[in-house]
Amino acid sequence: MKKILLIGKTGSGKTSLIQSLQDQKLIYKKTQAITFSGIFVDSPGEFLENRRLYPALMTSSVGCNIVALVQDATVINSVFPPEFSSMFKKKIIGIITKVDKESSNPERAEKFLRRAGAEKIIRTSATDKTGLELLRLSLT
Ligand SMILES: Nc1nc2c(ncn2[C@@H]2O[C@H](COP(=O)(O)OP(=O)(O)O)[C@@H](O)[C@H]2O)c(=O)[nH]1
Ligand SMILES: [Mg+2]
Repeated sequence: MKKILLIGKTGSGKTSLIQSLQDQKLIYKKTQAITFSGIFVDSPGEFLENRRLYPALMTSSVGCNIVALVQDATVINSVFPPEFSSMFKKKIIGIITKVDKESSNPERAEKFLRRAGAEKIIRTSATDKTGLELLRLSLT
């Protein structure tokens, strides 16, 4: 079975997305460490926000087939540097979260993800389940 590592800023919606994909109730809980949940590997935002912790992300990607870069559609900036994807020798997809929110701007989020090196990009909402079927298909 394919395994997927999710990487994104703290609060970008990684854990909620995993819960929604697994039809679990959305319960907020700060992710403090690498967490395994079915086919998903959830990572703390700090691993991305602090460049000195990039090696932890690379280690976490071992055994994963896909690395998903997660960008919140409501956030006006991005912590992904250009070509961030190149440190992984993996399939890289982009996931835009919170598209249900009025303040969301998926086009802006898509630009950040393309710049970071994501090829396929999917717009999602953990709240109303937008894009989750499409996302599941890209994980097979
Ligand atoms: N409106 C909306 N809020 C979301 C969505 N996904 C996550 N959130 C909220 O964003 C906050 C951070 O979510 P969380 O999944 O913990 O982010 P993580 O730090 O990346 O794991 C929580 O308050 C969630 O309820 C979404 O699709 N829509
Ligand atoms: Mg989390």
